[in-house]
Amino acid sequence: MGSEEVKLLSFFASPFGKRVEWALKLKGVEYEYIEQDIFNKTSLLLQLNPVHKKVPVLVHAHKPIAESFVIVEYVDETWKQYPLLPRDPYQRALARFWANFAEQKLLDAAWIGMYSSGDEQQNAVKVAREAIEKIEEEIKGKKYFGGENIGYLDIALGWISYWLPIWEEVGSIQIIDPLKFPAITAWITNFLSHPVIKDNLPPRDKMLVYFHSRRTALSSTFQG
Ligand SMILES: N[C@@H](CCC(=O)N[C@@H](CS)C(=O)NCC(=O)O)C(=O)O
Repeated sequence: MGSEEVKLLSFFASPFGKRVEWALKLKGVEYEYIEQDIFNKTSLLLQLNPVHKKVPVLVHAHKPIAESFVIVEYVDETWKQYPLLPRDPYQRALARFWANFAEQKLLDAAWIGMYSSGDEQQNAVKVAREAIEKIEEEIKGKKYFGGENIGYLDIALGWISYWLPIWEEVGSIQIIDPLKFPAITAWITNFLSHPVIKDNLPPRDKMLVYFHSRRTALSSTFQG
């Protein structure tokens, strides 16, 4: 079994790292978790992810793989139990499309909303709400994006359920109004109630302290 070992380098507050953990847990794959300090990178991380120098990195049978979407797809192709991507090629394409859409249009805007202020913050919140509006249409009438079970897109968007409310609190902003976005609000409840998800979330109080410190650091950097 030694050569088939699975290791995950991640950071407790990383929404990207959690995607990989959720995928491995849903599939029941055993792995060794190696916490990383992203502000003081280890030679191990630099050696395993020399291109981006970021977490998460999955190491399977001594082979490193970086970038959370790439890793989740690798996990799905390697361990066949509990399939994450839909079987149908068109549905697979749609899942990837929405995962990328949320990454490009919502994640960046929500992050900027968390640490900025004034016009910059207002613009970011507007962009984020426009993106949520589109995602709301996608989840209407479904328990999960994956249907009856958590799938690839649920994992890709999972940060919306837990990180986004924390970022809203830290930035004193509102992106998801439950009255305007009832379907995504219901999905958040479903997603967070799933045993694999609810047992694999970082402590909220620790997250709040961490993201408050990021807001302080980033807002002073960007004010020049
Ligand atoms: N696109 C990457 C993003 C990974 C990422 O940004 N990781 C952060 C932690 S949340 C990191 O390692 N940051 C260190 C740095 O930017 O130098 C993914 O999906 O895996």
